[in-house]
Amino acid sequence: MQLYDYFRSSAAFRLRIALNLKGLGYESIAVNLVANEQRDAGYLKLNPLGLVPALATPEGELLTQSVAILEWLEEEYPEPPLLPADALGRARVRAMVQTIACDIHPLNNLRVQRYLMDTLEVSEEAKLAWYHHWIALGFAALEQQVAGDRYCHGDSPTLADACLLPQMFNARRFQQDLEPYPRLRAIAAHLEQLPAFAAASPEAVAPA
Ligand SMILES: N[C@@H](CCC(=O)N[C@@H](CS)C(=O)NCC(=O)O)C(=O)O
Repeated sequence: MQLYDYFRSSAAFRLRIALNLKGLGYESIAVNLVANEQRDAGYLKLNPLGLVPALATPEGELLTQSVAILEWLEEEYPEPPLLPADALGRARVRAMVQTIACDIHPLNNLRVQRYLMDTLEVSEEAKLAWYHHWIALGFAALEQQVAGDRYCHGDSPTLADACLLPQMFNARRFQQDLEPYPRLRAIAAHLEQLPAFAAASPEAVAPA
């Protein structure tokens, strides 16, 4: 498989975690977001969204949208399972995934930050306040949604954990106050120690 990837992309980080957890090898193809390579004509042909990640399957199909890809990986490569066996558990895990992937991340994406700064000409301070605001709202809900202090749900990693750690990375990168979220901090501290998560981190995959 080929992953169209950027080391600091938290949506790509989700996929790196899931691929590692499932023991699937992949080739990482860097799309430099700072250099705006996601808007290059060649990449737009592959992924008209102009966003990272995208995944080329072994059959050469091109998949987009990280959560759709997570679900595809789960269906195609069910071991180890990253969704609970019971329908209620799956609904809870998917709710946490969506809290992050729908209600936090898109509001703080690079293109949103660029629009705020370059088009609306808000100050760096106002942009940071915006960024923190949406994470704080989402994390306050997640702090209630998580069901443990090692994993978001149950006794093994799920898709929710694959989304939480990258979002924590973003929060830390932009100096978010994480004091109000002791359960999220405990889960993240545990996940960071797991080889599949550690090997997927931006620090581990950053270009030399
Ligand atoms: N809903 C998309 C979001 C992907 C996304 O926003 N990716 C970011 C990096 S984490 C990106 O490519 N940003 C480039 C930009 O905003 O121009 C997904 O989950 O795959």
